Amino acid sequence: MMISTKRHVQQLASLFLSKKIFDIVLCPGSRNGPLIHTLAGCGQFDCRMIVDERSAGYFALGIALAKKKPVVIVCSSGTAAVNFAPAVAEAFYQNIPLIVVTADRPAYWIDQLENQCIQQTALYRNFIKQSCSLPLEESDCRLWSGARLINEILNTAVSDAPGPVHINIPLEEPLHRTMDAQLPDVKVIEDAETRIKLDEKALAGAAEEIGRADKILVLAGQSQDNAELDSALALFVEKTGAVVAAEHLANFQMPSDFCCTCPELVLGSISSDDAAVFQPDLLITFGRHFVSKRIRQFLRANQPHEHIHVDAGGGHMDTYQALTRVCAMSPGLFFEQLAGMQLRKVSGDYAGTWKRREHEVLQIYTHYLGRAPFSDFTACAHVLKAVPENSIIHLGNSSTVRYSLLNPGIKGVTYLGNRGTSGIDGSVSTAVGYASCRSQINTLILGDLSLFYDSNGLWNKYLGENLRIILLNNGGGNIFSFVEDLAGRTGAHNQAIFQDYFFAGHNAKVKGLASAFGLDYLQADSDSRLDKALEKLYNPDRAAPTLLEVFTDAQTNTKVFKGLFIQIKKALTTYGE
Ligand SMILES: Cc1ncc(C[n+]2csc(CCOP(=O)(O)OP(=O)(O)O)c2C)c(N)n1
Repeated sequence: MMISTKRHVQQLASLFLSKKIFDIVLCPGSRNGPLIHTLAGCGQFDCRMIVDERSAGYFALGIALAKKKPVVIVCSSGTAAVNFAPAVAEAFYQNIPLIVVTADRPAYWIDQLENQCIQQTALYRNFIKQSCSLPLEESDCRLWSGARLINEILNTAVSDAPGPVHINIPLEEPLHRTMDAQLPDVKVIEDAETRIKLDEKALAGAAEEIGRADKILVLAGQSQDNAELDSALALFVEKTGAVVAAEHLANFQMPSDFCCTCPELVLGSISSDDAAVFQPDLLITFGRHFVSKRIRQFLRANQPHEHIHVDAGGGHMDTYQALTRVCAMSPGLFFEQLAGMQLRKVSGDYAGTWKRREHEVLQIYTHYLGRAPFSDFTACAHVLKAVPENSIIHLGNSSTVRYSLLNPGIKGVTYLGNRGTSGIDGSVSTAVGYASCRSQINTLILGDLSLFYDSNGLWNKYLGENLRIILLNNGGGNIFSFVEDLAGRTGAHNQAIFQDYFFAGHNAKVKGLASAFGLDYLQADSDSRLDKALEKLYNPDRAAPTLLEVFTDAQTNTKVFKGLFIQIKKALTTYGE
């Protein structure tokens, strides 16, 4: 096989193989030539090629999510490396092991008016688990040192809370010299797996804390599906009488008797009169971000006495300003250990309070939905009714994710979204990368600005027949009209500023995008036409990536969205009278 003559690069490839890292996304360039020659040339990796580095980073993130494995991204020097930054940040805040490999010039040429170079070391310093620069020289000592650095950094990417790591590789010319050789044998340093548990004292302490509480709320933040965690938590909940609030992005499958899956609706119904009834004594949290702003506002205003956060990385996440204990371990093991203890069951019916309220608000929601005019709100509900069971849903940021989480979860569906940093710049690429590794139908639902922003996510060879994109086109960034103190302002000046600089209205044509990138195109502008389009979209005979554009009116959308929560409050006040 033909590989580059560069020995640090050969070592890197060899260690990838030893550590069973096979998925690579290569971005074209010359400085990274030795990496491309070796990784593609050795024939032992699954290499993809994507030109736009920002898109490539997110695409790799999608693969890492789908395969639950580290994925390598490789680019040239200069702004190519900077363009990986958004995906690196997202990976950092979602605990995804991206292995970022950037080619560089030798240190002595940096900032010396050489082409395409910038200071690349520590480029991602605020959102990377670890980074290193490999040595340039190829003496035995430097090769040993390089291999040690690579071993350490690859181990770090997957240890504790996983996350992105950065390997910067200075390379001298000639860059394209290859040789017919095998990859070298490189010493592998194993990172022994550990399972951190609570010691007896800590376990007894936690059990005691749980025993003191009568209102236990478990908040499950964004997570990947995890059957062990689900069953351990179900057992814990059964023993203690706790209630779990989980958005669909927690990918949590457990009996609905214990679990409140539409927390945003419940929170939207709580008034100052009944806040105390919902205020927990003990809050236990795990997972990453929660979308619902209402939950943060509620728990900051109605703090629990104790808050335990469980996080393998030991993060001190004091989201509700009430944190009292951190457990640096896997949440599955935490609940398994506790469920194995004698635990006191709460007195009172805190879980029932949540469940009854959820039932009530879901009734109001359904009633409201049935009467609401065609809008993003109704369109989202129709779409989610049509999405096949056991498929994958990717939620764009902005209002789409918020509408979607108001709908009941769909059986066996995995929910994903770039909620680590909530950027609108990589939703398409992430979904396309994920879908390229799965056979099920993958549905991406997103807004028009998000689609145009990341339209290069469609500029690759990996769009599969299983890809369905549903675009809610309201002509701009509709979410900004939900912001009370922004859209609520009156006067011509404010309206003009709003339209031009927040809403960012446009006339760009999506149909052209679909044809440019080879997607089938469907459209709809009413509930009934949408239902018909959805039938076509999910017809089992459809064998092409397809984009369905749904046209809605921004002002109607705003009215309908705001009206829902007004209606919930009104209906519950009337019940109570
Ligand atoms: C990279 C990035 N830039 C800017 C933002 C701020 N932002 C949040 S939502 C949004 C508008 C999104 O509009 P669209 O995708 O059309 O969805 P809609 O609001 O209509 O639901 C913007 C610009 C962001 N989240 N990420």
